[in-house]
Amino acid sequence: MADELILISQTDAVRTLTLNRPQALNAFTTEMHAQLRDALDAAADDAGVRCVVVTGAGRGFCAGQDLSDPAIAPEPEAEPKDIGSLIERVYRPLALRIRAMPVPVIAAVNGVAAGAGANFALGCDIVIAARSASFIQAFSKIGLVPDCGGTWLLPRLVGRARALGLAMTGDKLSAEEAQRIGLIWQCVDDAAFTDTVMALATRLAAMPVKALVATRHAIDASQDLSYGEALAHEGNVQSELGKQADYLEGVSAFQAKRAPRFTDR
Ligand code: T3D
Repeated sequence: MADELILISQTDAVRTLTLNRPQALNAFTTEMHAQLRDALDAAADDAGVRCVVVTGAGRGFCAGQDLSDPAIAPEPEAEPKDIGSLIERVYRPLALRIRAMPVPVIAAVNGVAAGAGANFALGCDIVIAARSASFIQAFSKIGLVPDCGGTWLLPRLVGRARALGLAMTGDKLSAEEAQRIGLIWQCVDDAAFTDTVMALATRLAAMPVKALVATRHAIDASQDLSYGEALAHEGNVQSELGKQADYLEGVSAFQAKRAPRFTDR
């Protein structure tokens, strides 16, 4: 049986996917990409999943591309390898897969997140990091630019000045500082990390997830729209959501002063 490079577990409606190459800080290999893609597809297709958590096994979250992979590692005397094709084959689809998930996705950053590992986390809907975790735009140190969405995400999350500072220096950013500058949602003490992640995931899973996902899409779409266009877009999305069972349930529950039970996905 192939190594389990992605561990999959489920608690109620929360599906947890754990990157599982702790000996290499969960750096991505081609096989790990394939297993992650299958696990994300399976979660997307399963009506019983209403929130996905991605995290890492061991002391790291993900150290980005596995630099010892013979498919991409440069060799002094050989023709340069086209690592752009690797980006096109695995990192772009991964980033787009996360953005297209039909449920909220939480990155639970348990340890260092470097290179594409950092940007994989930042592309998720909500990033929670343990206080001992850190974020490193490691690309500049090996002569590359931020990928896996980094060039798009960083300036939007923290502004051009900080994006360039982080990307050019490749300096390690603590989880605490990442929260302070708005790169991530929350930094929590290591002892409270797992419980905090599960509490949030459980809470999101009980919410109208169709509306949460529409919120992700509307906020992302607004980046390319004028204010007037964004207002119009909001109206169109509300039209759609207003026809869903969750809206009826939300308003009915409010009026009846009872807890709602959302079912759309
Ligand atoms: O082809 C392409 O590159 C295109 C794709 C680009 C996407 C990218 O992600 S580019 C960026 C790739 N990632 C990096 O450059 C990060 C490399 N890793 C590090 O800089 C450090 O490991 C960390 C700062 C993340 C953590 O440092 P530290 O001191 O806590 O741990 P360590 O001792 O460096 O690493 C522990 C082990 O993991 C070690 O193995 P060993 O010596 O115990 O057998 C180390 O080699 C291994 N490891 C860490 N990162 C990677 C890795 N092995 C392969 N690839 C890695 N990226």
